[in-house]
Amino acid sequence: MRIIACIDLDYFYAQCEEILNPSIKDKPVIVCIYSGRGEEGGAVATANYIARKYGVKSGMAISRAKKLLEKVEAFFIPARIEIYEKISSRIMTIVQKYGDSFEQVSIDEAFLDITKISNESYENGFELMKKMKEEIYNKEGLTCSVGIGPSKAIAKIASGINKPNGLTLVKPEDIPKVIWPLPVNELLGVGSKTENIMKKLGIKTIGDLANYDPLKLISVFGKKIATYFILASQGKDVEPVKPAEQNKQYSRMITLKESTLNYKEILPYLDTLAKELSSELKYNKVLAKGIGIIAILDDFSTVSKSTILNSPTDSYEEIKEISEKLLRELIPKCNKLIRRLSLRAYNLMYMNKSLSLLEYLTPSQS
Ligand code: DGT
Ligand code: CA
Ligand code: CA
Repeated sequence: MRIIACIDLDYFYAQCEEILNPSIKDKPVIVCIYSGRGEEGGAVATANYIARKYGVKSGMAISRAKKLLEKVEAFFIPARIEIYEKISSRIMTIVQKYGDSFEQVSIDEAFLDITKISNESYENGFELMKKMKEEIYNKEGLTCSVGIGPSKAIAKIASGINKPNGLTLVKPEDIPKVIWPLPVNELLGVGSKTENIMKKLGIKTIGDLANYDPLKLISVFGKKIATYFILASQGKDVEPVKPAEQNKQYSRMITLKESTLNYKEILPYLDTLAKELSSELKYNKVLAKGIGIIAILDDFSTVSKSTILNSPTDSYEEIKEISEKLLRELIPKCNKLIRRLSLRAYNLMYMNKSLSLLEYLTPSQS
């Protein structure tokens, strides 16, 4: 069993501004990214919960937010990202102490694996996270919302349940009642494209996904991704909390027999790299969402090109196709011949090593 916590700082940029100037705390606070076009051109980065009551949201045009708040005193503040980054890094230093492993996923969000530190007890984990929240509040004056669950996907959802200043424990047995009624896009890894496909299949909630015919799901998403979705919806996926240094990538490098910029001449090398990289991913049971190629030129300068896929892969054909496309875009950027070529896979997703889909489909009879 695992106990995972997800920590998300509440209305982060706006809360930072409140700390820096407590007198604005009871008023709507809107942190803005100005585009430089016109006095009000730009978008809302975030707003405090008072402003949200008036309908203000992240990404909204500043002019729209001003209209919504026309009749009240409100504070529109230009974003000061460097300051928020400093506050974030101080908080993350506190957060790190509370887990066996720690993974920061954005300026205001992190995962902790707290299995061992809480002696495999959810109740201990809950108390531990309460202590962490207190330390953050006492030292930095900031509130956060914490979710605790058996996996990253569940912990992440739990962190949003009692926002702001929430602390929510979702045990495996709570999943059908608490998690399954929620819309499927709240599940880690279900983006808007996947959500649309699922909608067409009649999958609207996480529960719909958990109870969907696995074979049908495989025919749509492929075996690995379908397995991840089914397991994640049940809180059984094994995505690890990975410390930064383990947040690694796989790469393969090859030296060309003769330096060239000819697309057709480079293709066979790329083919070899794609084959090797795919087998490396398969061997390590990971899928990659990021694929990149790097060319080392005759003067030893490097040129690179990379892309993020809609869904993760370990397939040779897919990696080959993507890297060929990247190569096409890369060649015009080279002002010398290509001497060496490297293909890398990053943004990795770990597959369940112990539970194969076959085992899942045919539960043991005992
Ligand atoms: P929360 O977690 O719902 O209490 O509110 P936030 O503001 O912490 O939202 P979150 O966790 O999605 O985002 C963290 C920070 O990232 C947020 O304070 C500002 C920034 N951010 C979020 N959405 C946007 C956006 O659409 N545009 C820009 N420029 N920044 C954003
Ligand atoms: Ca947040
Ligand atoms: Ca966040």
